[in-house]
Amino acid sequence: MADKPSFYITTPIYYVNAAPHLGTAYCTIMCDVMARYKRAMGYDVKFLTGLDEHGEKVQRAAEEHNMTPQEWCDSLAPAFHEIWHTLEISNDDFIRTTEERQIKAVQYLWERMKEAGYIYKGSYDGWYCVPEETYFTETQVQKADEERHTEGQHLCPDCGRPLERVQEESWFFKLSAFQDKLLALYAEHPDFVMPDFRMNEVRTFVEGGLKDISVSRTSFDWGIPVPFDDKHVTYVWFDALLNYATAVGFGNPDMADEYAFRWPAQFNVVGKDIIRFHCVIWPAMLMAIGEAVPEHVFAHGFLMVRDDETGQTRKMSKSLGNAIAPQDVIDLLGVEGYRYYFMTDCVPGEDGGISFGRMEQVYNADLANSWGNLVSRTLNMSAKYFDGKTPELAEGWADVENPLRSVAEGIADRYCAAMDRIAYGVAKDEVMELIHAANHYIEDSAPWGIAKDPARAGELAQVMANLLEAIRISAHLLSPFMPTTSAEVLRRMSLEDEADTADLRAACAWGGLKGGVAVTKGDALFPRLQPAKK
Ligand code: ME8
Repeated sequence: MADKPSFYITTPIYYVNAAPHLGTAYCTIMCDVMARYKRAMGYDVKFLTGLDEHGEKVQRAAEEHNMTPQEWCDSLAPAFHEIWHTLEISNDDFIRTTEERQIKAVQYLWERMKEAGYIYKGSYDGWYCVPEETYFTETQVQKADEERHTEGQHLCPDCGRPLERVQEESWFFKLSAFQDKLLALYAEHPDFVMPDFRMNEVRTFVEGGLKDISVSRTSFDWGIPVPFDDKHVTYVWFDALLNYATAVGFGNPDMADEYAFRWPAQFNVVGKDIIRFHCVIWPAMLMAIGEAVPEHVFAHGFLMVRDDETGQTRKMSKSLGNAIAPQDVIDLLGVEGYRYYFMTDCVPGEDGGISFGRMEQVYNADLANSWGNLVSRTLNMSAKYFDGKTPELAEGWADVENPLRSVAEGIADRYCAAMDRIAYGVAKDEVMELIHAANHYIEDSAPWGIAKDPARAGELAQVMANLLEAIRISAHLLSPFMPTTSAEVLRRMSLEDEADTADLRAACAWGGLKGGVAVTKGDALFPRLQPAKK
């Protein structure tokens, strides 16, 4: 273990009932941007993602496909690895809940829960939604039925699909014992749940009272056996939530040092649909066995499809015919454009209204016309006026006042303040301000005019150095969003050694440019899109 501080971030582990889609990719890219940013800030990062493979939903999906549940999971797992690879996801680990390490950790959890006295055997009689793998009380179901006028048919309060009656012997977790402890946690750590409006929702929910929850099932067997009661398998969420601790060595004596170093996680990033599991049940489970809770659970919003003509947004679904596959976006914007669009145009804590029209707009405005154009014009001029090189830098060049240096002053601080709270759009605005300033600076200083007068060679060198320096800093700051483009830009300026910096602030200090080194013009980074596809 290094002397760097640990930064541990996780995505939800996704169900293997379907192929990865835009929503799962959204959350995974969001974590990837944070992981890359923290690596650049000098942290020893662990970034975990994976698959949630147990439970009734997966068992049924497997049966429908005439496979065993394990065969079914094995057949779908590669699609996740592939899409994450394509989308440049830099996860350090990939956990599947059917792995031995998870089975051992969950069984250890059961033993610890038993010792701590927070589980007991009883019988469950109530409603269950298989697609959501969630229990609902009679009151919750009645309320939802009344609101929806379902006329006797009981539908899931969350997803609206038919509920099933479950009556079975079950082990229960004494969640009700944690109301005060959870409220104390929220009071002491108001940013345990982010953004803060989600914290308020969670607090209100817990203030309303907590009931014990059923955490084992007997009516099917696709789950981790309860170690001291082999008729029972672990309820899929009780199993799944633990994955975050398993991956860093919970319950594994061989990984005691790693567990001490990594736990608790800094961020569990999840969608708003699974907040209660992560902000109520998960911390209560950890408290029950005396383990620390994660520093933050960040709940992101859902992606909705926006109709550009009416401005209305709708849920994305196959039945509405508005589902967008990751590949459709990659085909349009390329991988880096894809990452940039979703991370900077959607506000992570809120629902995002996405459309192909908006994608084109953002891509053309920010990437083709601003960033790509700046790089191409500047590198071309530099190559042309300085014989394929960056200019030789005069002593003290970086101290010369100029509009770009002013914008870049303190940029890393402002950027980091936004990145740390996953306000990616705000962080991007900081960089775009520098990029816009640089494009204006080209117009205002008109290097092509200066170049005509040999007596102004020093001035030309200074102007080009300022522009190249603004590009160098922008490349660093955009790197978590578009790592390949940033590495390419730095390479074109013979700065490839800088690409994997572990000291972003130092890298962004004005004056890091190298003088008299080769400049490669290269192809357009972001060819302009013609507004055709709608
Ligand atoms: O809930 N917009 O897995 P899951 C944005 N296995 N994000 C979306 C989305 C959308 N339209 N649809 C899904 C599970 N997501 C459990 C998790 S964790 C211990 C267990 C994202 O495959 C979002 O992050 O249903 C959401 O929380 C997650 O996918 C749910 O994935």
